[in-house]
Amino acid sequence: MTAKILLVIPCFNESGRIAPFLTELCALAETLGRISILVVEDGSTPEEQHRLSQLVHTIRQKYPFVREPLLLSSNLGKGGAVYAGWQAHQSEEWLAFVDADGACSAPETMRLARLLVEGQTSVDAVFASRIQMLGHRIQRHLHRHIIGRIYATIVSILLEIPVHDSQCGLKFIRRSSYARVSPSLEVKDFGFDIELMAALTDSGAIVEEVPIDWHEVPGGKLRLFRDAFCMLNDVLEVRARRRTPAWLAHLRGTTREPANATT
Ligand SMILES: Nc1nc2c(ncn2[C@@H]2O[C@H](COP(=O)(O)OP(=O)(O)OP(=O)(O)O)[C@@H](O)[C@H]2O)c(=O)[nH]1
Ligand SMILES: [Mg+2]
Repeated sequence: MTAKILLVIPCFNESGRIAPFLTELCALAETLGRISILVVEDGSTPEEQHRLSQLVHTIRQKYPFVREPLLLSSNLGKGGAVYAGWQAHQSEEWLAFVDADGACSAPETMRLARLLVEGQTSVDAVFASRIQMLGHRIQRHLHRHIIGRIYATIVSILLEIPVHDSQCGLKFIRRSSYARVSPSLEVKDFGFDIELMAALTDSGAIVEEVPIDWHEVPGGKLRLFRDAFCMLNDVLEVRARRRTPAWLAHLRGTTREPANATT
């Protein structure tokens, strides 16, 4: 029995970047099978939503496993869009997202998807990771690489999770593992992956990082310094919530408490 994957592509003003990536992705996904693709667009201009919608409808005529796009009227942030997409359809055993820019290329996305579809892994989540190593090519501006490495180091120290790259835009999670943690998830912006990773780890889920090839694509929405600050704040909030003693969380009306927390 092979698994099915719901692959969400979060989009904010992406009608200009997504076309070549989505086209290549669909051609490969058709060969592999067992994948449905859902574009989630939240809160761009009506003209932009119309352009994206037209594009997806054209692609859907050839590739019916591309679902009707989910067009939301207000902006939820990247994480909010991914979660909305994952809630929108219930029939796949694996949930995934990939960035619209093609920085994680279509062949790399499908290489990881294949591991899951063919049941080659027993872990609960697979996170793509930009690891500079022999046999893999990471093409990234030096200053982004340095800031990325500093951020990843801060994340791994503050959250005490030995992650190399929490922010790569390609992740796969078993629906059952996601269902266990989703009520506790609060971060909806660019830092949502950190909270998701911490929640999965705390719930006992096994998360594996898999090295991929990656190349920077111009036109990203992430404002390096402003968003890095917000993301740092997300890390501190996630850390504080994980350390909240059970009695205090109960008083505050929250139920979050990691499995291995010390009070
Ligand atoms: N739906 C939705 N998607 C978003 C939002 N913010 C970012 N995204 C998507 O998240 C993905 C990653 O965004 P990018 O702007 O490429 O940012 P990044 O890859 O983290 O950073 P760069 O290195 O600048 O490319 C893209 O598919 C974006 O369209 C949002 O508010 N809503
Ligand atoms: Mg990008």
